[in-house]
Amino acid sequence: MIPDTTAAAAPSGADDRPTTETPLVGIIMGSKSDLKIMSAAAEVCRQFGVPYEITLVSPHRTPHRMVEYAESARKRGLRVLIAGGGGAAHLPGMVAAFTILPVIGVPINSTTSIQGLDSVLSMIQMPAGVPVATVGIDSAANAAVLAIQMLAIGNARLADALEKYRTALKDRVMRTIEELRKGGFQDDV
Ligand code: RP5
Repeated sequence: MIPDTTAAAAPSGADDRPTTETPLVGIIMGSKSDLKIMSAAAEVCRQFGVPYEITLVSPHRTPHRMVEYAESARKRGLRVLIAGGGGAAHLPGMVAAFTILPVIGVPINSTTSIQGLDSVLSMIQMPAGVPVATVGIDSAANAAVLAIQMLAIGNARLADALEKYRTALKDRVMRTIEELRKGGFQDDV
């Protein structure tokens, strides 16, 4: 039975207490020191009302737990995994080796990392047939958005929420442009 540190997300707008909803997104990381970055993925899931679980799974310190997590993930109802690691960041690739669920890798610029570059290089060049979708360094929020985009393929509510999210992003840029114009900023568009 995985994971003892798991908390499923409350639906959007509710409090943070665990819910009985089956988590769809599994957010895992190699160390507690990664949590300050990876918590952004949980926050995005919460905002979209997507049930998730979040826990520590170290490929080096708890290798058997990693195998158990990856092998049981699909059976437990998870649909996509987000795996973060820093330095010798083997977690996303190794988890991908043990599951057919899509795995999104988050390279972390941890204290042991060479500015996140070793983390990226540890996960991007996966062998053919065992992909990891790697996002930018420390980009846990984007990993969650990508996970939700995957879930939205078969979920009209999430697709609608993503459309609104994109519109909000656009509106924010347009408001900024308007503010800059008022301040004398020239643009020829
Ligand atoms: C990796 O080593 C973890 O993902 C973390 O980014 C890094 C450092 O871990 P700690 O030494 O802080 O536990 O396995």
